[in-house]
Amino acid sequence: MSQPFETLPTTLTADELVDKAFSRASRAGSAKSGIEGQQSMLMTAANIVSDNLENVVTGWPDFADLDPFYYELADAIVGVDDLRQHLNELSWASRKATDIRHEYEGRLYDGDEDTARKLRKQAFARLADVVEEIEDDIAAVSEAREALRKLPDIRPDEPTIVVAGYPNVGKSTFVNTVTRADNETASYPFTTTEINVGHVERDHIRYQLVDTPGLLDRPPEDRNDIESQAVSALEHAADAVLVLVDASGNCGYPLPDQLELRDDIAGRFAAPVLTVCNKSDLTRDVEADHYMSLTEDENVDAVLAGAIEAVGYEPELPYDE
Ligand SMILES: Nc1nc2c(ncn2[C@@H]2O[C@H](COP(=O)(O)OP(=O)(O)OP(=O)(O)O)[C@@H](O)[C@H]2O)c(=O)[nH]1
Ligand SMILES: [Mg+2]
Repeated sequence: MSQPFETLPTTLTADELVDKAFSRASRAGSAKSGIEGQQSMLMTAANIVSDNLENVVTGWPDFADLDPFYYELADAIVGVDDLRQHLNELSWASRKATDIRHEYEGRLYDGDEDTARKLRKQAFARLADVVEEIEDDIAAVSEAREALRKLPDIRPDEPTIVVAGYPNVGKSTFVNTVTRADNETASYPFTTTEINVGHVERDHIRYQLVDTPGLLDRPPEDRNDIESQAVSALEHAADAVLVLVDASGNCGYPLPDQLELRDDIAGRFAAPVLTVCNKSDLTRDVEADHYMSLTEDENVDAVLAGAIEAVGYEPELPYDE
């Protein structure tokens, strides 16, 4: 499964929807004559409005079924309650379009063609009003789609190693080094920054490595609301966390600050958190679970193996009872 918002249907604007409904209707109407032409116009316009809105609503995943990682992200980025409300308005308008069709359908045949035309025009005006009434809801749903479509493809069902640490400690170099064989790192725009996702395979199990610059690289008090919620989304996804520290301070941040961030992460994530002293070629002067040098290619594989062990992933085998 890829990320759940990738395939959301495009949403027409309110004006585009009305234009589409009426232009299709006039084409349908011109193929017939008399009251039947008016009837055909009414049916076409109402159905287009109704079906389009309904398709937008049903194109969205059921929020109750979303993996918590994506639920929290969606909530952080667009607000799930607001979005639900907007979608409800679209459903209402969809039903309303059908009601209008039913209401006028019977009446069209009560009089002559002129009366039918007047009634059909009245029905069109009401359809246009209904769509106009939800103009803002349509716009909000469309905006939400744009924001969520670009979310990273993090698979909640795959074991996930989050790589954290202050800027310049070597996070990207680490992810790029260990995933090089698979050459599978992708960047996604993510909240205020980019998220990098790489994959490695060990014993036929695919692990995701997630490097989150801009999120887990500074004190929690520096995060805005969306970033904080993105961090709680990551808490759900993480099966192990590597916090890289640079004891030399070469990265530009004092070691005590780096360790404070590590402690914050350890307190926040339920998953095991490993402290990794990187740049061991410069100094090893910190208590850590692992020491490595990416530039000297020293102990890098051991760190990855340690992370994988910390994940402790046991695949569910089909023949397991
Ligand atoms: N001496 C030394 N330098 C290293 C080591 N690992 C990484 N560096 C250097 O540290 C710098 C930062 O590395 P990055 O991998 O970009 O660090 P990052 O944590 O991804 O940084 P941001 O993306 O800014 O958060 C680069 O110039 C690396 O060459 C190491 O083991 N030893
Ligand atoms: Mg980086």
